[in-house]
Amino acid sequence: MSKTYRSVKLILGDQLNMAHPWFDNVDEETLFVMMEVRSETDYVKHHIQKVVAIFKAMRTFAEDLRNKGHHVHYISITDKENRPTISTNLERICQKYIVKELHYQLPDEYRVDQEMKKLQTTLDIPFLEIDTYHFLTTREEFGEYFKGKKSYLMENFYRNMRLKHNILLDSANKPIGGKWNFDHENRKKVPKNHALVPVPLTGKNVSEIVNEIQQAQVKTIGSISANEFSWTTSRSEALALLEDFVASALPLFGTLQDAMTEQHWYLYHSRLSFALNVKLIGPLEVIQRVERAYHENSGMYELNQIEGFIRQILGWREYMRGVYWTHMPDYATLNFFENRRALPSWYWTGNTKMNCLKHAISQSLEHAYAHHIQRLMVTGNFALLAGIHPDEVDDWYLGIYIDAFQWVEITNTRGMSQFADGGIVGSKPYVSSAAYINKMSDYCAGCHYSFDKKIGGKACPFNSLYWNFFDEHSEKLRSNPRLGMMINVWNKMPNEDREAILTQAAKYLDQIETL
Ligand code: FAD
Ligand code: DLZ
Ligand code: SF4
Repeated sequence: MSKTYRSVKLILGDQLNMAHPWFDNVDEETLFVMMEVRSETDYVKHHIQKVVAIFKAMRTFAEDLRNKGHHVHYISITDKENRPTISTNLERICQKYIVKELHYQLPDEYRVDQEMKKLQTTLDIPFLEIDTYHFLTTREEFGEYFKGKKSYLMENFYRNMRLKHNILLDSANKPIGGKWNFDHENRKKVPKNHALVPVPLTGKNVSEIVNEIQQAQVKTIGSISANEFSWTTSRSEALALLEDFVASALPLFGTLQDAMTEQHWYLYHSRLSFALNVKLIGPLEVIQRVERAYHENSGMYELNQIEGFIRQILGWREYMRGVYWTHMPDYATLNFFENRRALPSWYWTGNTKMNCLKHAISQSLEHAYAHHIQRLMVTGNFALLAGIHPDEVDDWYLGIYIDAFQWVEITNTRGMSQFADGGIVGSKPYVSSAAYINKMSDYCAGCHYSFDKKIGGKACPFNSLYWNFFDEHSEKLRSNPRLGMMINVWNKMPNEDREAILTQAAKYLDQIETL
């Protein structure tokens, strides 16, 4: 006789929030279901570290639930009864047990949201959908906030969030320090002779999971050190990482937030994105911990470090989620510049003579991580200047980064970085010549190319491609108030200089595979 469950509750791999009301009380008639499933491992080719981190975090979460007395049905990747999709696994569970209701938390990705909606039309039991209680805004709130406005502006949204959650405000509800935003103080490169002291890594052994993933023949990219895996995969590890970050990296976070260096792969960044995105830790608890550090340690932290960090989570992270749910599914097809070129094969190997790209790509393959400015101003910048199809750019970002989930990946990539949304996320495309990369990094000194040359065999490709971009898209960009000046500079250049630059750019685009 099959066992009866009043409810079966699905927990996805990015829904590992132990503070969710589902887990408040143990209920003998509730069965939690978690699954390592091919539809999720295979919708894009993921970095091996991303798959390992998700499986390890899921298994630890399941164990913690069992230790609290909950009933958990966990389907591992090598389980003989495992089915290829979330739906088919749930159908099997509903055949195996007598299930009265199926409950699930709102999925963060449109693909899975649709799958769950479709399943409700075929599986003949009541479904109940519930919030994840992780984000600080609902799916709809963003659209409501900007209703009737011509365009979005992150800064307005962010100020509203500061007020709503009472973050970094004085008793009159004004921003402490007299300003909402300290970004202009956060654009420094790593000073010469600065001895970097990033948060130390703690490793653990994950070889068992790596072996199972290989046994199941899941196709992955990148490399892994299975006996010193350092991504946080439990709540206690995430809390410890937050404490380490606050103690040692936060004092310099803002100042060096945009800096890039060959010396280190995460500098003073927190590496909290994975833990946040799989919900091991909540955005408000991270923000409040950082704010508390500021108030309790007078003189240790300058406001620009604190505000700069909080803005990323309270502002950008929630803003991106709002854009995603307001504009999907159309968002995934936008291609404002009508870019068509294929992604160069060296994005998958790091095998290029351009030192900035070699470095950012190699570290991504080695660590499943690059910090924001590497993603935006090196790999993203080049892809946009070279006219790569946004689908290919999205697949690369979605696969390679430990923290890549479509709601935050696509809005950052297709939106902020590639401007394929024509200005929904941001008001201008993030493009630069070598001057910016040279200003913010130490990459150019050791490069095959010369950052200060536009023409010739050793001229940095970013330089001619930058002007080529303005030439090619001048019609689409002319009316943009933030870009008109660059278009004027281009138009005023002597004709022979413009021709030489365009010829150089065309040559580089022809030889893109060997750059
Ligand atoms: P820190 O620099 O320490 O920042 C703290 C936190 O702020 C991060 O953990 C993250 O939760 C949040 N944050 C910072 N910037 C952003 C942003 N632009 N959007 C949303 N949240 C932000 N972030 C992802 O979480 N997943 C992605 O798939 C992703 N793809 C990106 C693709 C591109 C092209 C670009 C330009 C950025 C992308 N980002 C993405 C945003 C950002 O680069 C990462 O959140 C950050 O690098 C993660 O490292 P960290 O935890 O050390 O961040
Ligand atoms: C990213 C990912 C991967 C690689 N594997 C799984 C998995 O096997 N099981 C699972 O529940 N979730 C996985 N995830 C995360 C999901 O893609 C994520 O939960 C959904 O897309 C909803 O955002
Ligand atoms: Fe990158 Fe150009 Fe600098 Fe080389 S010279 S590191 S290609 S910006």
